[in-house]
Amino acid sequence: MNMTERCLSRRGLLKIVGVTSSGMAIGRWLGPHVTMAQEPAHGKGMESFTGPGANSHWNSVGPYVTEPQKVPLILLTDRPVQLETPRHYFRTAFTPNEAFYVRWHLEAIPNAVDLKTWKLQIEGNVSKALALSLPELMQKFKPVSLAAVNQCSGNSRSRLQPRVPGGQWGNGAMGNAMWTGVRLRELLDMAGVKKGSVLVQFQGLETGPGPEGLGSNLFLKSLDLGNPVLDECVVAYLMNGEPLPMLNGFPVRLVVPGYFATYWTKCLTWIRILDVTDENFWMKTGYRVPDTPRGNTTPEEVKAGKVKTVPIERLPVRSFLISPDGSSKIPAGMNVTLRGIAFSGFGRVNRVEVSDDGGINWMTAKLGEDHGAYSFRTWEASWTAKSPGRYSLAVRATDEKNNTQPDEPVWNPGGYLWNRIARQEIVVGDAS
Ligand SMILES: Nc1nc2c(c(=O)[nH]1)N[C@H]1C(S)=C(S)[C@@H](COP(=O)(O)O)O[C@H]1N2
Ligand SMILES: [Mo]
Repeated sequence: MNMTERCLSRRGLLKIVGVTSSGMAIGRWLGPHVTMAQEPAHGKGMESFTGPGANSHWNSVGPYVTEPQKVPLILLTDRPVQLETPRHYFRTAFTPNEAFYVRWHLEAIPNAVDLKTWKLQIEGNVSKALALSLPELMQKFKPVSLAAVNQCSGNSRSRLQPRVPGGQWGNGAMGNAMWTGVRLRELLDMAGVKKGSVLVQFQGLETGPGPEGLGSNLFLKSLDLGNPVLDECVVAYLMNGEPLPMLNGFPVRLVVPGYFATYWTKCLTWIRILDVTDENFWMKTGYRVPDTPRGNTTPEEVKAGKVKTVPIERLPVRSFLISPDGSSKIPAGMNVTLRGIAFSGFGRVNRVEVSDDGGINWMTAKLGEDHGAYSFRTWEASWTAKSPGRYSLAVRATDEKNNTQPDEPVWNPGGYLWNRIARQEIVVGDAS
C-alpha cells in the first residue's frame, strides 16, 4: 500500500480530482489544477520565524500534541501547558471546544474537579458570603448565553520587532464560543457588596511558583467595581453548549466580553470583594500596557523608565484571511472565495475590506451572520487574479466605533495588542 492509498479511499480520491463515479473527468482543466495544487506555493524551505519574514507563518511552529479532551494542537510550552489553535479551525464563527487554545500561568493546574465538594465562593467585603454548588448555579439563576471572543493578550506576539520575552504565539491564541452561565452581577447582588468596596478579585484552582523572584503562587485578577463591563460578565458553565474542557476552566470560568482573556479566570472558585487596591503581581506588574495610542512605545523609552502603564483591557479590532491559506497555487483566471473572520472588543465589526495591490484599492467583503458585538464575524469576498504572479492579500476590519486596523506595527515590552493589517501571500500560476 502506498502513502496515497493509505490516506484516501479510492472514492474519496476520485472526488478530489473531480472524476465522477462513471470515470469521466469533469472538464479537462481539472487535470493541471490538481498537479498545481500539489506543488507547494513556497518552493523554498521553511522561512525564518525570527527575522523580517516572520509574518509568513500564520501559526507558531511548535509540534502538535494531543492533550485530554483536545484534538492535536500546536505546543507552545508544556509546563504549564500552552497550546495554539491551528488556522483551519477559524473557518467557522465558533471555535470547537476540542480545538480551543490553552494558556495557563502556573504549573499545578487541576486534572479533575470533584463536583460533590466543589463550590463557588463569593466572599470578602460582602453582607453574606455565599458558597454555591454547580447545580445551584444552574438552577437558582436564569441562564444567559452570549458569544464572545477569548483572545490572549500575547496573541501574535511573535510578530514584534525587536522580539520580546514570553510565549511566541502565532495568530492562534484566540477563539470564539457561545458561553452560557450566570450573570456575575446577580451573584454580587445576592452576596451584597458592602459600601467602601473597590474591587472584585477572581481566583481559580491552580497554584504553583510564579515568575522567579516575584513569588506570586496564585493567579489573581481583579476588576474595578465601577467598571460597567461587570454588568456584561458571565460565570459560564457551558461552552458551545457543552461542559468546559478541563484545560479551558471546568467547571466554571469568568467571561468578560470584549476584554482580553487575562481576566477570564478559569476554574473560577473564589470571587472576592476587596476594599483595597490589588497589588498582586498579575495586576501591578503583569498585563500592563503603555498608556499611549495603541499601547505603543520603544525599547529606548522603556529603558529610560519613561513609560507610564495601565492594565490591558479591550481587544483592538482585527481580521484574518483563513482560506485560501497560500499552501497551493491558484490558476490564473480562477475565481476563488476568500474567507475569514473579524472581531473587536469595542463593538460590532461593520466593515471588512480586502486589497490585492498593496493597499491602494480595497474591496468590501460580505459579512456573515451577526452573533453579537463580541463574537467572531465571518466574512467572504470573491477574488480573481487575472495574471500569474505573487499576490499579497491584505485584510482590514473596521468596527462600529470607527476603529480601523492600521498598517503600522505595535511594540511594547509585554508583546500585547498586535492588530496590524494581516497579509497572506498567494501564488497565482499560469493556467494556459
Ligand atoms: N485560572 C486561570 N485562569 C486563567 C489563566 C490562568 O493562568 N489561570 N490565564 C488567563 C489567560 S492570560 C488566558 S490567555 C486565558 C486562556 O484561556 P483558555 O486557556 O481557555 O484558552 O485564560 C485566562 N484565565
Ligand atoms: Mo493570556
